[in-house]
Amino acid sequence: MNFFHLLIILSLLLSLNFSQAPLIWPKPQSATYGTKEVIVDPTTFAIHLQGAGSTSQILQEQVQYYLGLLFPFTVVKSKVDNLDSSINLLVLNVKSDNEDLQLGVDESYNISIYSSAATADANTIYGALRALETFSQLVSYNYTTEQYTIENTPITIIDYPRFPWRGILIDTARHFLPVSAIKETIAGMAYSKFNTFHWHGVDAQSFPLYITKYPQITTNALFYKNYFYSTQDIQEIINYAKKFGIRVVLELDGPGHSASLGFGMPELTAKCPKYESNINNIPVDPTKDFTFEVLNDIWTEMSSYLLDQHIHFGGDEVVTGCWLDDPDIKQWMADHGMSTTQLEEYYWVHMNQIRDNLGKKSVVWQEVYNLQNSTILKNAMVQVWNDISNIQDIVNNGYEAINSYGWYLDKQIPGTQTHYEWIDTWIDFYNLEPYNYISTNRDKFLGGEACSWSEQVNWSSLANRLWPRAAAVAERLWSSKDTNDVSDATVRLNQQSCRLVQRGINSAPLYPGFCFVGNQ
Ligand code: CP6
Repeated sequence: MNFFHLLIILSLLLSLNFSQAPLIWPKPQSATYGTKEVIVDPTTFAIHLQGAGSTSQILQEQVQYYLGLLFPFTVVKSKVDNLDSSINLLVLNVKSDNEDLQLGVDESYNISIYSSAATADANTIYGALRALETFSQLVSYNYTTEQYTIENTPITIIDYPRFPWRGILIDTARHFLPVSAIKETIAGMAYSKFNTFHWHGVDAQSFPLYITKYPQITTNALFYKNYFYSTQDIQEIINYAKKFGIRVVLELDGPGHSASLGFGMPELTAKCPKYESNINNIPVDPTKDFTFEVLNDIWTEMSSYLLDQHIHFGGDEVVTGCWLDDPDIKQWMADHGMSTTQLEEYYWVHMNQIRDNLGKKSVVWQEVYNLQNSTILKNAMVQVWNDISNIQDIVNNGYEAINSYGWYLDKQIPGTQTHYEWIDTWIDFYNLEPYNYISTNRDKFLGGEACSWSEQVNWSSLANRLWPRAAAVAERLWSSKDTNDVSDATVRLNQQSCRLVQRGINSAPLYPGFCFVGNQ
């Protein structure tokens, strides 16, 4: 035994954390844990709001919501006698009562828990919501002793998101999803600290959003009778999301994937017999001013409901050959000396005018960037999906970017997959580190989205397709870059999946075991 042996033993002792870290998802930026267990008595526990934020209606409502989530199982008789200490109060101190929810809102928070006191601090009500979620994950139910406890105290947590844009895309056009399924998804998103609901509202197959000025668009493009989102439904979803600190970014795709727009108003879409065998191939007819008049009316109505600064204009997979197959469009292009690429750019010039009149910012799929016309990308943000090597180029050219490449929940872009067991595909999502593809201008990279395209997903399979795999993306986008240990993540993600099940969401397990959901 010499000095060096001692040094090694000493550093081992220091680095060895005898206490276990609680199974929080996504993992906080920094935290310290102890070894003591404290009991939480559900019959007396309260959350006390302090600071200017305490007047927020949203926060008050969510405190009540989280009190419900904290204690899912009924305890017949509270057993507080057999432990040294108990906690019956969380003091939540929130600086501001500003309820405006936009990209980049401060979501940071701190939590500290000692033997008899728990406090949390946040600058905004949205930071407070993230604190409530983390606190709820610290409280666990022991079904053997029938007690609620917080383990590993004392606890201090300092937490904030790595990226401001952390989303899930839900496609309501390939299959209709009832409002209840969308609301369940939104709540599930908040449980993993997602903050953006990308609503891929319409597509080639259906147009399930009600447009007051043109009801014939919707009524002619539905799968069935009332399978559409009424004005009240749209507002209900937006308001519900806001309560969880989730922005709603609506996408109405165009100029491609637009066949459904023409079911009730045929003059809006191109006619191309050669391409019609695949309905996804049909674009709008951008040669008619009336097309943009209708699109302007639709976006104006939607913008009167939407609270977010961003709207999504789509722009993916435009089959421009269809325009050449339509004799009227072909003639117009000849008269104006335009190529199909120029016609596509002409479309974007008009859409950007609509956006600017509404005072919004737009998101577009990466194909619009690949048109290589810088004027049409002004005030637009680019969503990458099929070629991640584009990201560096996009941010270098001064545009904001988000990523969805490698984060498709339905099927992967060929070449991105290393895990093939269905449930294990979360590991590929988790291992995709955006900064491996971006070395300069990283400040322009704002986050990303897991995409749930629903050609093969309906309400009965939605939750199981999403959870817990989408949550892998949530941790990649919230936690630090070096939170990348798959075996550590496996245990926490499995617990997160159980948590979702306990909260009523049909999430799948990662490995054999038991998730208590009450006495059967
Ligand atoms: N629908 C729309 C889709 C897809 C896209 N846009 C898609 C493409 C490839 C895969 C999965 C989904 N179904 N409107 C591309 C953004 Cl692998």
